[in-house]
Amino acid sequence: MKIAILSDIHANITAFETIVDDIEKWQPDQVIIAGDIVNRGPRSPECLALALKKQREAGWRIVRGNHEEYVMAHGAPGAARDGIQFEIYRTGYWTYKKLGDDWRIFEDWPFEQRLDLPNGQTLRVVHASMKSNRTGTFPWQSNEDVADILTPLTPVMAVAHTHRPFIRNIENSLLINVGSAGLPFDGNPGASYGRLTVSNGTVKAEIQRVFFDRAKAKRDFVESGFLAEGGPLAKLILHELKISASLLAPFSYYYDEPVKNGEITLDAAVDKFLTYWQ
Ligand SMILES: [Mn+2]
Repeated sequence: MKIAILSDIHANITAFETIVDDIEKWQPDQVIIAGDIVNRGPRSPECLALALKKQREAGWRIVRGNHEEYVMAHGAPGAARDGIQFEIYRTGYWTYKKLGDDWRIFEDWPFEQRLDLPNGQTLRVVHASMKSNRTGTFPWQSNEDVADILTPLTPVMAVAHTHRPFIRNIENSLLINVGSAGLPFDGNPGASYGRLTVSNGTVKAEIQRVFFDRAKAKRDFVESGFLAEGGPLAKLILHELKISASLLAPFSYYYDEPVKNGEITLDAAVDKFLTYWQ
């Protein structure tokens, strides 16, 4: 039995289509998308449509990520439409507007997927961890820290969210963090997904990396309108794609307070921050 798990597509249709081709060549018995199909990127409607097509036609399963929830929050009654918090997360509002009413499908998506394996074990797939879909695991964490975040450990677990893939054996559990299909943060520009193979009662995990057309992925930021209309953070996200590293987290660390206190505008903060990567 072969299972492919991909996650964190982040509206990168170019990477998503490339991974779909790679997965189809591998011919797995089951494919699971572990969330963050949309947002933090330019092609959310296209990525949602492709995910739903694979769900419908090929039985792919889907888990809800924190970015689906960010978009849902914009559809909640009384959701803010101004203020500095809104301006900072305008990218999410842009995604919400682009999706029309289609974001409502996220309400049906589950927190986890479970799959019974032929060796009697159960595969558990969540976006980040059982604690929440925002509490993720990193390759530099100790086994104790990873085990604490993922408690209760089950024999075979797949997670994502941090965009940094790794495989670990902890106690009697096999853990795979499948990384990001659309926006890797480990310095490797290859789109990442996980492959599980069950044979002779044993589960083997592998990370697969696939190069995609980065020029086209970058053009999508312009041609979709995301760069022009998504607010200043869209520029940071484009740069994340270029360098395969996270910029929103360090930007927020250094500039959230100064921006919220009115010491610097959001635009100026983003431009200043980006000069460190020129
Ligand atoms: Mn996530």
